[in-house]
Amino acid sequence: MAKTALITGVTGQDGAYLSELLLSKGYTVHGLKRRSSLFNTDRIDHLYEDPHVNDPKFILHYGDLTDSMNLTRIIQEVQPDEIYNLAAMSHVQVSFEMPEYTANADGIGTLRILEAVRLLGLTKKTKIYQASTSELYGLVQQVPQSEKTPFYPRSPYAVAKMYAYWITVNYREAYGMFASNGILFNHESPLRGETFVTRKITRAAAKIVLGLQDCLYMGNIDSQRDWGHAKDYVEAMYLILQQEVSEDFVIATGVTTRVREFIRKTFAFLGIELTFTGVEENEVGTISAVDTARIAELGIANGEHLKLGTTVLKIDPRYYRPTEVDLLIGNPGKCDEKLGWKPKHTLDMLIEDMATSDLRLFQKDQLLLKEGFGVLNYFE
Ligand code: NAP
Ligand code: F7E
Repeated sequence: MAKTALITGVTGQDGAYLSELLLSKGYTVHGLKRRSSLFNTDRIDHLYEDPHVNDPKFILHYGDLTDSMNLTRIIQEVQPDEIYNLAAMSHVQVSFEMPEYTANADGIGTLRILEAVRLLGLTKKTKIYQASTSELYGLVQQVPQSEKTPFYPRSPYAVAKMYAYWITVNYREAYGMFASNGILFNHESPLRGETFVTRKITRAAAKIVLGLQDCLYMGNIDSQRDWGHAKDYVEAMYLILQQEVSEDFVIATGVTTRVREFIRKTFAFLGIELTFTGVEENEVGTISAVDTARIAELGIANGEHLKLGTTVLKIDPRYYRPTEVDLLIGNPGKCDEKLGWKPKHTLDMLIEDMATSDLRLFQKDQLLLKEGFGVLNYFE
């Protein structure tokens, strides 16, 4: 029997990759999408099906995690075998500016879904995946972090997700529901939101190499993250819900890298060697070598603006966070042993995928410029 899944946050990075994965496995996929004044479905437009066709496999519903009646009605209509609760205000720095909304959507939103499933009498039918996060470890109490490491959240986002984590565990224990947390470490892709650090770097590096931007302004480039590819991570989400027993899993690569190193590798992939000098707010990154053969190989016609000694990276303390998470590195022992899950992408493969995609994106802008059209404004 083909299964039915409901994905909240279907328009996000993970929602798009997970929809593709489940559709490829024969699922009917229902997605919860927020109403917005502009189209916000870019990441899933290729999956769109005209609702007038017979037996559509990909169906969108307007909804919001802050509206329990809406969530209950949709869950009643869809009668899902699996719910993947991916919707969230997911930006850590923004959560300091919107703490109450973040608590409502990311914390209480999870309760609304669990309670809807319970009240609708679906506790034996519907399995629930909760998008938990390595941000729960915050000021880390153990290195590397595993399912047994105590939490110490460091942002309104992480505190809201901590409520969501424990309410998921509580509903599992209290009502015998299949409700599991995937504690996912950072995962990225060409579909990553533009203001998360990896995408900000790959976009800026591509624009700098193409001569469309002069300088990249960063916050704390000393922090360390365990970065994987979102395509691999949605497979782990699926596997978590295919288990006999509901339990929580860390999903990570087990490798950690500083933000500075991610920057260096991205520019190197594009043929630019960066040298970092100075400390804290005064640190800068300057061009110390240019690989002209590489630049040509990437189809970059004119690299003359890439002069040795040019500063292309500066620190802007505006991007510092009130409380930082300095070091994340996950222990993937349990997901390897019980799910048989291992990442297929290395960090270098991730950077190649993201930087190539952004280079192609902005090469289109360069063509427009040449033809006399203004370059679109991209809001960072
Ligand atoms: P994302 O790209 O920011 O996507 C978030 C999704 O949630 C978007 O579809 C967004 O809709 C939707 N959303 C936000 N607020 C909502 C609300 N009030 N009601 C309904 N939908 C709402 O995030 P992601 O990277 O795909 O991450 C997916 C989930 O995993 C999130 O819960 C995130 O916190 C968690 N997580 C992510 C990572 C990571 O490294 N990516 C790691 C651990 C956990 P719009 O498109 O309309 O904005
Ligand atoms: O920051 C530092 C920043 O915003 C990573 C979310 O998906 O993963 C994500 O949260 C690091 C931090 O991700 C800039 O201070 C420096 O130390 O890409 P990020 P995050 O905060 O780790 C977790 C697992 C989630 O669950 C979240 O939903 O990079 N950093 N300079 C910067 N970060 C940003 N965004 N912008 C900068 O200019």
